[in-house]
Amino acid sequence: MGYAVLPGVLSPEQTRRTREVLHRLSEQDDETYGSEELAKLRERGALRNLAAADDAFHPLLESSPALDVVDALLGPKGILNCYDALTLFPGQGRYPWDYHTDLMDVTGVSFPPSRIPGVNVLYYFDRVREENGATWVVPGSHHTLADKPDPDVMAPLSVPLEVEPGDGVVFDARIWHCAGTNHVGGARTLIKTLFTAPWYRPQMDFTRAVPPEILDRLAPRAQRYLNVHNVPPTSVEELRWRLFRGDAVYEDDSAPTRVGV
Ligand SMILES: O=C(O)CCC(=O)C(=O)O
Repeated sequence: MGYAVLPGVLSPEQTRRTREVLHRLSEQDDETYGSEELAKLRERGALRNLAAADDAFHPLLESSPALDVVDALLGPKGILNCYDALTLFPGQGRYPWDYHTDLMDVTGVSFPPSRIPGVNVLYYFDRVREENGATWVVPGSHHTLADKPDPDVMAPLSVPLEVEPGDGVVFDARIWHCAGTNHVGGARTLIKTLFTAPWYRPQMDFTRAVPPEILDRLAPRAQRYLNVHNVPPTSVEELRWRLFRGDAVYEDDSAPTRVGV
């Protein structure tokens, strides 16, 4: 199948609070950048780098039960690729032209079954049905090596993920999927946390895109997802230390940091 629904992975209180913050930030984004300008860039309702945006988003990198699934699939060195919120406003949608995988750079590449390059976790804040823009997934398609499948072939093979507020969905990031179209009155918002193996380039350099005062107070697990152990060495001393110690940097906090070795 390549995907699973995680019912009630967020508590009702966490769902309510997170949704409130998302709506506030979305309004602020419209005010700051202008909703029409954002729409032109196809960025309206897309909030990026949520780890830096509000503390309400930290539990999804620190303690969400979905993280155990991520770590079980990716191992102890998985990193975050993106942490975004995506909204479909009424009348908006990408179905069926936008079938994609979340790892397009390795689409068509064969991996041994034991090596999963990425895992996506989506969190939903609305009751989602086909009519208001369910995410469509093609079960089993993470195994295909097709790199440009025809959306008209994908669409009839796919199923809509119908979920409740607070539910999550976890899927192999190679699965072909597509946002639906929102035909009803209210916006539909989800959070996307995409995790990958440490060799896949993240969407942003989180070690610089998240301010140090936030990075410092996050749990070690969140710091690891934000890539703090995975930045290439910036001095010969650090390189030598790492060559000598191998991956001990993951296990030993006394490792020299990127700056000021
Ligand atoms: O908005 C959706 O339903 C799907 C989101 C999506 O395409 C993605 O997470 O890559």
